[in-house]
Amino acid sequence: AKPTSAAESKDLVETLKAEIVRKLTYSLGKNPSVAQPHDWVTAVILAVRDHVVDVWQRSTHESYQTGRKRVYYLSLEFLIGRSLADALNNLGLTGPVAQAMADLGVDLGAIETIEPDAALGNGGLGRLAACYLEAMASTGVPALGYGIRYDHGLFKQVIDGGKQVEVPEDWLSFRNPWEFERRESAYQIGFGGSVAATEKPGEVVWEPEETVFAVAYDTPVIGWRGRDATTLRLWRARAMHPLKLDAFNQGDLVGAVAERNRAEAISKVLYPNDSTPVGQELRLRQEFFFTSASLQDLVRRHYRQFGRLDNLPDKVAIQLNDTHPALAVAEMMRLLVDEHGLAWEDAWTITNGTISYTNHTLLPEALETWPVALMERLLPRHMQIIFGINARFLDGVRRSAGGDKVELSTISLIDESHGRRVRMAHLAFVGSHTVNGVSALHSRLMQETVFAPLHAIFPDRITNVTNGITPRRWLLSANPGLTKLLQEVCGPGVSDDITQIHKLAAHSGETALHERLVEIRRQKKLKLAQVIRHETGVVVDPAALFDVQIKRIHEYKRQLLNILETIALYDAIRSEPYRDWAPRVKIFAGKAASNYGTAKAIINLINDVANVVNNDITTRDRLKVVFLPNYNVSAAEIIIPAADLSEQISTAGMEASGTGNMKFALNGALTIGTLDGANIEIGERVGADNIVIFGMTAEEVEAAKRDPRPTEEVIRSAPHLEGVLDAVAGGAYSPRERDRYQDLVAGLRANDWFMVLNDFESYRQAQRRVDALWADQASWWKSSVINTAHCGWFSADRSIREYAERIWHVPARPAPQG
Ligand code: DL6
Repeated sequence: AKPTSAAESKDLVETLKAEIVRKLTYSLGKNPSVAQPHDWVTAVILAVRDHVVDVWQRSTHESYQTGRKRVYYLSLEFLIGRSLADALNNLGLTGPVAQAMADLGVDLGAIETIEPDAALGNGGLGRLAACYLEAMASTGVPALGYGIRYDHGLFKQVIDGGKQVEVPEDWLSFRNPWEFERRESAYQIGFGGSVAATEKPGEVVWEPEETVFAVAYDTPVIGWRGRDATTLRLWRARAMHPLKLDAFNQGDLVGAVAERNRAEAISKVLYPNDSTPVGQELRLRQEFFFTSASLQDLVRRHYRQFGRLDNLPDKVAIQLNDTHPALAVAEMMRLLVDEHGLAWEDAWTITNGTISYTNHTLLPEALETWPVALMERLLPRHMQIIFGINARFLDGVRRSAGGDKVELSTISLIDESHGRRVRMAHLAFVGSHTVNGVSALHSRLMQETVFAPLHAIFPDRITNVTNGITPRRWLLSANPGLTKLLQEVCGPGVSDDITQIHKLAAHSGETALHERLVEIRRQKKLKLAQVIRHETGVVVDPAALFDVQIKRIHEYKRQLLNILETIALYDAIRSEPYRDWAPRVKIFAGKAASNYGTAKAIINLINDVANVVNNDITTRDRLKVVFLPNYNVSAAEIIIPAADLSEQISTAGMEASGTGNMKFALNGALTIGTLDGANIEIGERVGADNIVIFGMTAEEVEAAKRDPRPTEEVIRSAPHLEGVLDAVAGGAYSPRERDRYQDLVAGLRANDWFMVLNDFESYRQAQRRVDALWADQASWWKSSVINTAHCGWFSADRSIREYAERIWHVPARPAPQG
């Protein structure tokens, strides 16, 4: 309970001190006088974890007792970041623990950064899963997130000579104090082998050639005000026979542990790839491994509790986070038909009534397909089941009214046109009762493009749930200064119900409010400036406009457009050095998939441009370019509250939603962006005067792809572009290797698939509108206030309430009040 008097607060601090010292002494075996910073942080985590566990056990017990429906969120990625500050914030213990540590002579702020940044994900999709698990805890939705406990999360990025170098990430090297190993929750996961008919007609048995164990590790996720908690259950792969003693004794040291290595490889590393399926068996093994373990686990839990399976859809909602767990459709059928002896039709009703699927991309290269031959070899029973689902599905369509007019090849789960491949999005779609996109535009495009043929057959299946972010981490915890101000202006209830933030809008024109906001931002910019200096050596002026693009490096996200426009700005400043240019710091951060050459070339170019610009005395006070290495969740928490301008400049129609855009706007940055993903919904809320929109619409992009304008004509219509392209291609930014960017520029000229050239002039002009707005600081801050005031809607709590009501059919609780 929250302390209500000074005496109670003092008692709480004393209790916390005792708890932390106890952990240090008895769990870590350290005396406070010799404890190192890493000992202290572990002791604090263990002490705080006890508080979390109290809530967690009560929450879990209560949902078990009441037989409430549970949500199972299957995701190959959970981009968690650090957990301590978040847990303290949600428990209301930030101040008391900081005080307890101070009394013990330790600065909590200084040691918090020792906690590893858990990066079990690549980007938006993984961070969304982490936000949703916290939001489910905060809205009282009983839930388990299922994923893989990768030994190595997303690689660490080092910039060496301007180039990205990938270094293995090692978050588990000193163990993970948040988790609990669950030896009793271990499941056998089969691969390969054969399927044989039994004597019973229609019955088959799958005899896998290889079996590995999936062992559960649980981490509690505490919700707002410590009222409820959810569980993150991650699976670790273990060998059935970790050591072949015979082989070892005969001197075959490698062979003795071969099975172990092969099994453990499954949970060894996160695939550093968010756009193209890695055509490797290991990836498919990972997908099946965690899907099967999760389904076995939830079916067992349900059966134990209710003793029957026909009511599974009433008690269980399984959400597939993209297609990575799409095998759940086939695995659920296998469990129900082969293991529990249900008839196919009954099993199908249960499967379809239980599963729903979120699509996160329509990029053709990112839509997962797997070769039938590989599936047949690795998962022979599942391949049979998929064929069975497909045959029944196609047959049903063929026999339905108008079925003779349906082009069956477009809806088939098997794509016959590129070798034979299983379309995982089709499998997920057909196996789910509801399919959702993640922004209004994206959901509409799902209906009109990739899923149009399936949408025609199931017109009610696709719905939209626009993404959301947890305001606890991304506002309350990341920006306490702004939070304090919001509590003063909008009332203390704003922390419980972020939509109360709209009250700020009434004050958008007040100078006194602007002054306070300027100071809050300045403090955040000072902190970021320190980080920039520490990481890159570049000195930046906090008074300049901080213009930020942080996200995965990808051609469709168009960091290239940003850096080309930066070069145009650099040229413009140099040719008119005495003009009153608005000082800018261009800040980039993000990782490129290790095998994505073009994205890596873009990182190299940004660093090369930074090198030239930052060393030019003509532009020194007006323009700086920074590439911050090793972007991760913790870096985002520092960068976002310090941003003035948020770059959301993807090619229209290609960014499913974006969630960074929401974090920036909530913290008061203005967006420069295209009419893409959730930018559109941000624009609708903040109004056209408070967002800077440019570029082609999704429809125009499609039309331009079908009927491209000649490149030379496009370049001619953008007065500054030719010079910029020639400079880059000619080596002006890479004097020691003049042809370094020849291919990059030639690629753009040959095929402007991502509309970088097409949108260049519109973007450049939009940036000049930004300059004009920045020059009028009163207007700027008014817009900033309006952005914050109208972005409460992008709370993950709102998204979760929508999922709960419209898709999962589970009740959510009203927000806990302080
Ligand atoms: O829905 C979360 C996030 C969106 O905000 C991004 O717009 C979208 O690109 C991302 N999608 C993926 C899927 N990629 N693959 N495969 O990461 O999802």
